[in-house]
Amino acid sequence: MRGLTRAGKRASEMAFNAGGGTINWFPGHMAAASRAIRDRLKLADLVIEVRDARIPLSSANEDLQPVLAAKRRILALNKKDLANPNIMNMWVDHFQSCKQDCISLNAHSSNSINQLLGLVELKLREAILKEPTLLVMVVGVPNVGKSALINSIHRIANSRFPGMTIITETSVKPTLCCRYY
Ligand SMILES: Nc1nc2c(ncn2[C@@H]2O[C@H](COP(=O)(O)OP(=O)(O)OP(=O)(O)O)[C@@H](O)[C@H]2O)c(=O)[nH]1
Ligand SMILES: [Mg+2]
Repeated sequence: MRGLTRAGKRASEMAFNAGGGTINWFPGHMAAASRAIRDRLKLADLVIEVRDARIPLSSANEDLQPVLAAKRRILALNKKDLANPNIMNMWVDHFQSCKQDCISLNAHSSNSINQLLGLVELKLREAILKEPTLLVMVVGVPNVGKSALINSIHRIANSRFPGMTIITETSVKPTLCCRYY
């Protein structure tokens, strides 16, 4: 009976915490994915970090930022069609002023994907002279549009880079990897 009373007290403390307290919203599967991504990142030549153009700060995975910032990285602010263009352009300018390559895009638009691929080519121009096989990783928190982006890259890159083979891996959710041959 005393055990039940204690359990009831704990439940009521969880339901209502007048002092606020710390809410841990970071789910376990995201922590596990972060660890797996961290391992894979060591191999990546370039990272495309996808964020939501409407919430470019809160859609970042804070945990991975130190590792991502140390890589050759493109910030892709996706779902630009849903964002306020004035505010979004201010964010793009902000990131660029911090010497961070940043592009806003709509993952369903060929025009956007071509612009992104142009930037990818530019950033890998020197690396590709030394190493014909490069690994590009697309990372981002759930629902930012990674799969949509990868699918579009697949569709467009085949015509843009004839002779190149692009393999996408989906083994580390929510990360997808492209190998450029
Ligand atoms: N309007 C709009 N919708 C988009 C865009 N990119 C993706 N979406 C939509 O956003 C939703 C989530 O896209 P996904 O590609 O599944 O996102 P994800 O990051 O792969 O999600 P997880 O696999 O769950 O981590 C889908 O309904 C997409 O169609 C975009 O640029 N604009
Ligand atoms: Mg996905």
